[in-house]
Amino acid sequence: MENQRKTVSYYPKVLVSKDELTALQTRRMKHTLLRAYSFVPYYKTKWDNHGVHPDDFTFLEDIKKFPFTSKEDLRLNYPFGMFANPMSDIVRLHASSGTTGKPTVVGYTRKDIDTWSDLVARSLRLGGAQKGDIVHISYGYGLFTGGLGAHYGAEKLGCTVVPASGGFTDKQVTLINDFKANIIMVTPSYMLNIIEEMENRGIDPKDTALKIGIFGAEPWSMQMKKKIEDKVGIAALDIYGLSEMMGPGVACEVLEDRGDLYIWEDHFYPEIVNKNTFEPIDDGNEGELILTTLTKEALPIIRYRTKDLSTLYDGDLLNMRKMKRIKARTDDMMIIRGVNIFPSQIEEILLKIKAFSPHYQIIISRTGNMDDMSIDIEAELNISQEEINLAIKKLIHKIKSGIGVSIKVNLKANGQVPRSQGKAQRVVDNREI
Ligand code: DLL
Repeated sequence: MENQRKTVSYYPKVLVSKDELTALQTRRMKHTLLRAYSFVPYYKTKWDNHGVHPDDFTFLEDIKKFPFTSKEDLRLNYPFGMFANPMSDIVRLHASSGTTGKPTVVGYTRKDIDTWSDLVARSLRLGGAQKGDIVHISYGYGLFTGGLGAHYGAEKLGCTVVPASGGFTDKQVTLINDFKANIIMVTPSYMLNIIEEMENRGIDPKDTALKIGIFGAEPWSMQMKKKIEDKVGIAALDIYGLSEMMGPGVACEVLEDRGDLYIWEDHFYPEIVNKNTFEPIDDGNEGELILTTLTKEALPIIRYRTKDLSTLYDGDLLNMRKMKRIKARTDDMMIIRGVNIFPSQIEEILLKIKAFSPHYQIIISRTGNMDDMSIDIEAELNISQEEINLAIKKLIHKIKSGIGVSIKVNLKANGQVPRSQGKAQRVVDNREI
């Protein structure tokens, strides 16, 4: 415990007592509600119609009186309608394209960028990085928040940043090797690509200088984490965030207290609600994560429905709460012949079988009235045909007995399953709508 305290003392702000934290959150929440009501017409109209006012907020529980905000609200107010500052105060815009409709646009004041950088620096420091480390960033730069968010945080910590962005995997490998980066920040699925490129070039990833990877932006199973750790010989830590709140750095896995992520509760207030009824759920139970910004200037967001499934609970190291690794997004759920399935459940089973490579894709199709699921997979190198046949049988059996659905397995030649360039597309749905 003494040791752990030594590490977090680099960030005294995370060592606040529970009472101090509650007082800080209450003060910040009140301020955020007042600003949203005064400067964002959308909130004023919505809350007036709902019969609530910032004056109705005294204690943190009072936040439950306020209605939720969703991605749709941001889209309806496209592009800048939800900003609480005049455009002359906005120094940065990011946007996420999503799969349908208009992109959601987010804006930052100078102070917002500073807060964001601080929180990514905090996430990195508590993840084991420090001044002097060389941080290779393969999150995409551009409208996506991953690249620039990670970049500003790593610089703030005093690290040497390699702004590689996504793509050009062969060049990435050369840079990681030659510059001797010891930290990498990238989506887990693109990390698999980098590992594969190293292996193809006869470089053992374990021989690089990498010691820590800070992975996020998409769900990844514990088996994927283990696979990356085993192949590269690093600590693979989880970082969570979303553009509507800020970007990466809303929550992060801490090296001294591995497993799950601490939420930076001094800047974001988390709640969990039932994913169907939206009723609040007590800590310790799974549901949809709801977040409220406590310090954002340009884009205060009240009770945002993240659609991410998680559970909140008290951690051992800090007084801020932990959230379980995101299991899935609520809208990622597939219903196949009446069985509810999340892609992460398939990944967990698939990657436990050593014969398979971690590159896979789930294909959903419809024959008549029946939905079918198949999985495109590749074998690891140097696996005999006999072992592969056994592994396929095992996979079909484990998914049938564990999840309750029959699947087909398509064994693809090496390199045939599409590789991720950022966030992986794990499911291809070929059903007609
Ligand atoms: O993905 C921000 C980010 C960049 C986080 C780099 C971490 C690292 P968006 O593009 O707005 O922002 O997507 C946000 O991605 O609601 C989750 O569904 C998913 N997501 C983000 N981090 C994780 C994670 C960035 N660690 C959406 N585990 C979120 C699982 C994650 N899902």
